[in-house]
Order: sequence, then structure tokens, then C-alpha cells
Amino acid sequence: HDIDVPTKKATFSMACFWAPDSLFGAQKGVIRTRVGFAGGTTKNPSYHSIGDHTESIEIDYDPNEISYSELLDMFWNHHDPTARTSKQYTSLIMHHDQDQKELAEKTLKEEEEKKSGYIVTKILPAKEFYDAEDYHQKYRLQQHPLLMEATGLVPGPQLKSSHLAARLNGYVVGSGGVAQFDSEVSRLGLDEKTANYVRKLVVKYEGQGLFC
Ligand code: MHO
Repeated sequence: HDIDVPTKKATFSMACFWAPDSLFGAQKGVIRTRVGFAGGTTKNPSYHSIGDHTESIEIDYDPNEISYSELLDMFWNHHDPTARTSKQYTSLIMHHDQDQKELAEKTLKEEEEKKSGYIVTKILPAKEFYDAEDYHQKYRLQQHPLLMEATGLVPGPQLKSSHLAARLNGYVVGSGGVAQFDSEVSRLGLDEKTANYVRKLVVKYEGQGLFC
């Protein structure tokens, strides 16, 4: 279920973390994802004791397949960086190196010119990322227990390391789209019945936008 290629990390906060988990999980070059709490100082936060942290996603991506700029585009285009929210749902980019920092700053300036409202997004160095509880990982996929069973995925920490889980968690809400699904269905190793089940969901939800 996992893929062993060299990866880089991207860390974002863009409101409720279920949606970006599905958004990024089905993008080309994204190997695995996890949701959690970051950006604050509270030790060992949890969903119900989040402290000063923000719901965040950590993405392991293959830089030969997708660039940080492309990930930033998705970041800006899939949440409202002008929304005044509680700290739990605020907008953050947490960079892992100088290149990421500079690209993040450049795109923030571009957004400020494009958008009329005040952009609340903060750019911070990535520090400790605290994984969310297992029931938050691949949340959309976990609404399909029979699909998990059919693909040998079990609720628990495996959902944070599995490439297949990241993919399916996107496809069940239409993320990634049917053309990409068809092009990689054999690589994903789904049997025919399972592939048809997932494909129907992709067709049904593609283009409808992600929700929380
Ligand atoms: N309270 C919302 C968002 C959950 S989220 C992971 C809900 O239950 O739908 O913050």
C-alpha cells in the first residue's frame, strides 16, 4: 500500500483538515498525507484540546512529479485566505526549507494583489506536527468500510502511510477526477468490482467541490 520514493514535505492549514486530505491525496505526485495539529506551542494537542494549534495537513510529495509551486496553487485556490476564523481553522503555510519559504512569500504577495480582502495567511517555519486521532485520518475513505475491507486497509496508523488510502480518500469524493482515475486504476491494483465502485463515486462527485 505504500510507495518508497524520495519525498519532500509540504505543510498547510486551510480550515477543516478533512477537505485538503482529500484534495491533495489524489493529486499526481502526492505519495501520502496525514492530518494533524501544528503552528502553535501547546504540547501534545488533540482534537478536543487543540490549544493554540491549527488543523493542518502534511503532504509527502515526489518533487519529480509535482512542484511546490503547484501545491501552493492548490493551497490558494481551495480555501478562503481572507476568512477571519478561530485559530483552529486559520490559514497557514509552514515551510520546510528556504526555497519553500521564498515561494510561499512570493505567492502571498501575488494573492494580496489579486484579492480585495485582507489575507490572514501566515507563513511560519514548520515545527512539530502532531498527528490527529486515527478517526480523522482519511476521513472520507473511512465512511466506506466495505471499500477499506476490499482493499485490505484497516482503520489505524496505516492510513497515514498508505499511498492507496490517500488516493481512495480523494477519489471517493471525486478529487483527482475520472480521467486520472482511469489512467492509474491498474497501478493501484484494485480488482474490477472495487474499481467500478470507486469509479462511480468519482463520476458522481467530480467537480462538485470539497466540503467539510
Ligand atoms: N465540526 C465540523 C468540522 C470537523 S473538522 C475536522 C464537523 O464536524 O463537520 O474540524
